[in-house]
Amino acid sequence: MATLQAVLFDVDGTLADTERDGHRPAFNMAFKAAGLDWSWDESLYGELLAVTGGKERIRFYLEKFNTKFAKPDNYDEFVKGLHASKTEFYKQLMAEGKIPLRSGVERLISEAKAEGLRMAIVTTTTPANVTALLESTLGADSESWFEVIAAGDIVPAKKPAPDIYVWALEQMNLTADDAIAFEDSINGFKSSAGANLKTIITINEYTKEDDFTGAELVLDQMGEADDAFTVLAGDAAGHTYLDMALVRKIHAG
Ligand code: XBP
Ligand code: MG
Repeated sequence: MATLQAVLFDVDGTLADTERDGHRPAFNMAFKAAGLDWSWDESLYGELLAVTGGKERIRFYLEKFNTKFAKPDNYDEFVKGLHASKTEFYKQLMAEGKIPLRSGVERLISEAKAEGLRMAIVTTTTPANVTALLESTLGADSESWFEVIAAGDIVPAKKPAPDIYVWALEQMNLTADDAIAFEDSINGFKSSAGANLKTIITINEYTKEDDFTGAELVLDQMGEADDAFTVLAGDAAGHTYLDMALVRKIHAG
C-alpha cells in the first residue's frame, strides 16, 4: 500500500447530521413556499434517502410515494425550481449555525491539515450547501483547506456510482491507493468502494442498518478522547477515538 497522501470526506451524515436536520426541513420549507402540501417526516425521509441528489429525490418521491400528484407540463423546470428554492432554505438554516459537526470531525480535519495531508470533499449535495456548512462550522476560509470540492451535478451519475470519487482522484492526480474515504451510508460506501478506496464508516440513525461489509472500519462516530467511539466492525488497534494515527494504520493495514 502506498503512503497516505489524501483524505476524502463525504459531507451529509459524515461531517454533520445534515440530512435529518438540514436537508429534510429545507425540502419541507420549499414545498410550503411553493404552496404544496407535501411533508417529509423523519421516517419517510429515511426511505427517500435510498436515492441521492435532491432533484432525483423529489422525482423518486413523486414516483413512489405521491403518485396522485399531477405533474405539470414543465416537470423538469418544476423540479429544478423547487430544488433551487430548497437550496436557499438550506443555506439559511446553515447560516443560523444550528447544525454542529459530528464528534471528532473538526479535530480530525485539523490533524490532517496540520500533517500536510491533501483534503477533498466528495458529495452528491449542491456545492453551495458545502460552502454553507463549512463556513458555518469551520470558519469563513475553511473551504480553501480542501483542494477539490467534488459535489452535486459535476458527474451525471451520483453515488452509489463511483464516478464522483474517480473524478476527485483524477483532479488530484492520485490513485485510490494514495487516499482513504470517510462515509456514512451504503450509497456513499458503494461509491467509494467502487472507486477502490479504503473506507472508514461512521454510521448515523439513518444508516445504522446499512450493510458495510468490506469497509475497513465501522464506527458509531469518530469521537474524542473524552467521547469514545464504539467499534461496530473492523480493528481499531486499541484506539478509543479516530485520530490520524489510526487512519494511517487502517490505510496501511
Ligand atoms: C447526500 C445527498 C444529497 C442531499 C441533498 O448524499 O444525497 O442529495 O441529501 O442535497 P452524500 P441536494 O452524503 O452521499 O453526499 O438537495 O443538494 O442534492
Ligand atoms: Mg453521506
